[in-house]
Amino acid sequence: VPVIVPPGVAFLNGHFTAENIITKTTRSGDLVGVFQDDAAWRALPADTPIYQVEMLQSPQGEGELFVGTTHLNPGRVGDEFYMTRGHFHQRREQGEVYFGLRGSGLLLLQSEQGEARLEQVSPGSVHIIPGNTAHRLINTGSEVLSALAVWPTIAGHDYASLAQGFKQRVFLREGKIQAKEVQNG
Ligand code: PAN
Ligand code: ZN
Repeated sequence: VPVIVPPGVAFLNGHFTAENIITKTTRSGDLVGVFQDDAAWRALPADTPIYQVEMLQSPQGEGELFVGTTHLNPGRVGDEFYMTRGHFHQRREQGEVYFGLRGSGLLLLQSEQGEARLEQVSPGSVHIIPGNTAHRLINTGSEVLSALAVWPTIAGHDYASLAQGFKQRVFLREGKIQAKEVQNG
């Protein structure tokens, strides 16, 4: 049988070595209502890139998996670290695995009941996101945070259920990384 050379992921920068990569950039202007400091968010040019997701092409359907890497830039809106929008899966019971590749940050996880927890993301960290759990990456470092993700193609994304925001926000205050519980977003 022929031996196939599969796509690779470069451990140094998290980029895929494959053809037909699909990439999507999320810019500041796309993240309406995501950051706490609205004035600071408005002051940022709307085309400021915040994160980029690159995805391998894979078959889709029941039982199939997407593979994608998120590259989250370092930075802050006011004193709040850059983060992804975050979501539940539309198919709530579907889980996901994140794998840290470069940089340092946090994975914010939150149950349907609003219980939040944070996991440290670093090169080589493995994160099992169970079903029924919303998830968001936060870059608390000074370099790009890259994490590879694998999730069922049937999972889908539900952003609307988190319109009120997550229960935790992460800030740089007095030179320290501080997670704070928040009431409403
Ligand atoms: C990831 C996320 C990616 C971007 O691939 O989609 O990090 O975050 P948002 O989708 O919240 O903007 C994933 O969790 N897929 O299911
Ligand atoms: Zn997901």
